[in-house]
Amino acid sequence: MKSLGKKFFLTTPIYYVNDVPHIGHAYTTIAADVVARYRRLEGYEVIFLTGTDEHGQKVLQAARELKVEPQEHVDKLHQRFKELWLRFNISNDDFIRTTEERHKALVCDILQRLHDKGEIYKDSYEGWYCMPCERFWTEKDLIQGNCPECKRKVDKIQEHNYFFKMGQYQDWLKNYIRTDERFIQPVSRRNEVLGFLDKPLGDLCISRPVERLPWGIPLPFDKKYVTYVWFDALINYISIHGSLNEIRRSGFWPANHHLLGKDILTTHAVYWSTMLKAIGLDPALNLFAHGWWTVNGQKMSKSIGNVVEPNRLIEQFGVDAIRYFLMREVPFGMDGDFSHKALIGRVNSDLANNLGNLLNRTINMMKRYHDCIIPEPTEPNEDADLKNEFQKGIDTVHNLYDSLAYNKILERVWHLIDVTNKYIDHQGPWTLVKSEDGKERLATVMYNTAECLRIIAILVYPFMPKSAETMMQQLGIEISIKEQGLETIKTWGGLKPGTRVQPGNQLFPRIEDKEAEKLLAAVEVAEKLDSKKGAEVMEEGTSEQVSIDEFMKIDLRTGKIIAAEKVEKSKKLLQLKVDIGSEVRQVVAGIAECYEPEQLIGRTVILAANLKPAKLMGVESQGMVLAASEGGNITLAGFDLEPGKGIRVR
Ligand code: ME8
Repeated sequence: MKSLGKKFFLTTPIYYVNDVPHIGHAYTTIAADVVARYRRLEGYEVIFLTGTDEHGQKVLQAARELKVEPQEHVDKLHQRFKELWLRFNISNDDFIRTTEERHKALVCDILQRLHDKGEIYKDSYEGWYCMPCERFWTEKDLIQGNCPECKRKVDKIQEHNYFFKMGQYQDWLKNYIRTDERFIQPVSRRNEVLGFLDKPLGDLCISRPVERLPWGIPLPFDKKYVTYVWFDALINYISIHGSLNEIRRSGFWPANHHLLGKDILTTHAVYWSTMLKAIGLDPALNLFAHGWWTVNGQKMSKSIGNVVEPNRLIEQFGVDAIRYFLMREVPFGMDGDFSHKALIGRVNSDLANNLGNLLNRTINMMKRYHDCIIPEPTEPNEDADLKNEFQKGIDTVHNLYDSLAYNKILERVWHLIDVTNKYIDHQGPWTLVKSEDGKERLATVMYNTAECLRIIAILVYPFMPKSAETMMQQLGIEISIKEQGLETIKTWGGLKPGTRVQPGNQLFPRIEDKEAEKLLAAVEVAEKLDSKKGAEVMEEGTSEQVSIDEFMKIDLRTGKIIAAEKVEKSKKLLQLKVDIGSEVRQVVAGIAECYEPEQLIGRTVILAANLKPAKLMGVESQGMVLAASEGGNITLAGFDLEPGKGIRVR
């Protein structure tokens, strides 16, 4: 594909390196990948940037707990994101880490310039500091004395710090948000930021004393301080270019889109735009804040144990099905709820029944009626309706890319799939083949059908690159989609007659009911085990605090195991009978890899007795036994002295 000399720059947030990458991170990154791929097909020179945010208190704390240097820690952790993006077929052109020299150098350069210009000053500061969020709050921000964001305890801190004169840009910013439609998208989110700006905008504290936080970029003009993690992180969007002059020269600024979740819209709209204004770089941003994914109606959280782990999902459903589902299920900008059932539904209806079936029947008919060779159309000027429908579709899709309306783009492409399926049904190749006149017509119908598929493959490619290439291979087209580009679908007839189709496997096999049941049961087990891991996370102190009343709601009781056996077809699960005095409970526990059933008989355990019953691999579990798990070793919780049965544990 020849570059048109046009440049396109788009970014994702740089993710906190400490987080385990989950479906939420994948969502933003896949969304960016779709646009990057489409714009490249259009002939743009694209820079698609993602990366990791590696400084700050949480990273330091985690490294200390592991007794390793923070740099060593982040060198290891950032790989999880890189590896996942490889698996998801993400075509990022660069990956920025905030601990890289190229990044640190630009952060220092900007800090020094702003300091020299008088945009940064030192002052004493007293405020309420939330350690996990690494943020200061004023008294009136607090909710019942706690952090308004994470609801945890805050500490009163007084110290000298450096401040960026952000407040002076308040009026400019408000005006800018109101007048530039592209600045904050979707437009409905503008009011959130304007609401934030109704209160006086203070200056931004951009330093942390080294004695409190030694893990960060030292201020170039005062080494007793490091840079506040957000001031550092936002500069990632330009640090790949090395210097401010280079950014101006590159033609890649301002970015065409900064994609992000709605959680960090305000930091971008307020901090980043005012920082750019102060630096003297064009602040014409295009921030697209997408919505939030929950799982079965709940917030994704390590302590609940419902984080949708993308690697596991890829093994179950394949990369392209997930990419498609995330982009199709929810309008970009709205919140969405993830469920495996909905994913299976989409695989079966949209991918297997519609797209997969169209490819399959076309290739089969080509084999049956034309010996696998795509025929020359005998009536190249016929079927104007079909061709117009495709032309309209291609134009609409193109326009929808500007507003990142992914779900509408896919709806439109699936409309074209529908149109092609109907064209085949209406023309009836199976009837045409029976007469000599019909055979004449058949060549045109089969050529057109294959050309429809070629166009569909190109339109599908940004969303499902692998599947689209498979479609091309089955159509016998050896030129990659990247090389074909969008130019080749602007006029009808890009497909070469005489090409030999290559019948292959089904593109998306249906997930039959039995298999779906098995998949859903496996998901349930995994979630159950994850929620146990969540309990471990709590011990690490990363979960929310609960009051004593909330804790007392959990009915923990002693119980004696009176029977134990393996759960059929499961490596991890044991089915136990636990006598808690008043009754005998059936409990399924994920301990089979560490305990033989026989060794458990007669053992006293602690049972969470008022958990909602749940089914694991088809077996009902009426409670949960407590255990500690570390690196795959599981030890049941027990007692020094043997208590009776059914005793409350507190
Ligand atoms: O905020 N639904 O990093 P982060 C949808 N390092 N998107 C989600 C999501 C969910 N449930 N969970 C996460 C940071 N995301 C900073 C950013 S940028 C200069 C610094 C996605 O690891 C979404 O894009 O917490 C969100 O904005 C981002 O991950 C937050 O990633």
